[in-house]
Amino acid sequence: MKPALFDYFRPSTLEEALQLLSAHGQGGKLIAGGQSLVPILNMRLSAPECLIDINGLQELDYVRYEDGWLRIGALTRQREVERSRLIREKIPLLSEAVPFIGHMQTRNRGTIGGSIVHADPTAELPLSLLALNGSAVIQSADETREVDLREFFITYLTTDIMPGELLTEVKVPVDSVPKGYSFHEFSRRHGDFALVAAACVLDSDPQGRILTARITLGGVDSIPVLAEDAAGILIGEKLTDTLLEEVGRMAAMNVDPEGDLHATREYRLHLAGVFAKRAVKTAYIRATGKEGAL
Ligand SMILES: Cc1cc2nc3c(=O)[nH]c(=O)nc-3n(C[C@@H](O)[C@H](O)[C@H](O)COP(=O)(O)OP(=O)(O)OC[C@H]3O[C@@H](n4cnc5c(N)ncnc54)[C@H](O)[C@@H]3O)c2cc1C
Repeated sequence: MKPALFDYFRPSTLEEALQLLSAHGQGGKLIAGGQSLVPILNMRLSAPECLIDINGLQELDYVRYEDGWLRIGALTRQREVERSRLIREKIPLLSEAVPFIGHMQTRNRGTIGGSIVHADPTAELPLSLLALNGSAVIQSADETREVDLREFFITYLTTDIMPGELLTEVKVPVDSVPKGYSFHEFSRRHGDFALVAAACVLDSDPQGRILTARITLGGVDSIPVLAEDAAGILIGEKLTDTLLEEVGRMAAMNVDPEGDLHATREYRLHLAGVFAKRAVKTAYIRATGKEGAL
């Protein structure tokens, strides 16, 4: 199928893009890598009056460390995220998660900003950045605002971004990133969207007691889920098989999946527990350097 007719603009600066967005309001749609938007247009699930192509905005293509934050420009390609040394050094969870996104060809075009704003609840980048306590920086012609990713995702394919706004960067506080990290997902074939995915970051003291932990789960609700109850029972404890089982049980209680063509609700609940356990176990081994009591 072909998309409905639209006007096309290709601004070369952020300022120009924001003016175009402001002028076109609801009728204007940004296009970045096009890996999600183009199929949507082709299937005529969306028919915007005009596309505003931000691929010329080189100022939004960067990865840099500043004042304790790792800042990633919205137009940074997923493949660049995957290969970035700075990201591997500061937030290796992201380097581990990105190769699960689609295929090398889609990652060459797809951007970090497009993935966050598209807000597929199974997507790897939203899930990982939520685990890392990230924030979204959003700009319009009138103001710039910052939103914690916990408040950014509203429901399926819907975020806090309003007409006239553009995501300029995502930022992660990196001076206190936990040493233990892990990303696991289950999909039927390599490159498919995950049925269920889990990420974990955690820190422990020299005795192996867990000091901080964040667990996120994807594919099990309308948005990526921060499984706070499951993570909470880890604090102050050494990881044992019994505790790990409890984490899996709590993780399944933290989510509310729907059944669909790909998996039943029950199967997704089962996978939520299994993958939360895997993510916690790997992160713990990486944090402590040993399997401990496991
Ligand atoms: C075969 C295939 C397999 C895939 N597999 C996966 C997968 O396993 N996991 C996964 O997560 N994704 C997967 N994807 C989708 C992923 O590749 C997309 O890159 C991503 O979802 C969207 O990024 P994009 O840059 O292509 O955005 P686009 O498609 O250009 O845009 C997506 C949405 O974001 C908006 N947008 C884009 N940039 C901005 C911005 N800076 N500010 C505000 N709004 C913006 C657009 O208006 C649009 O609504 C797959 C895609 C394909 C084609």
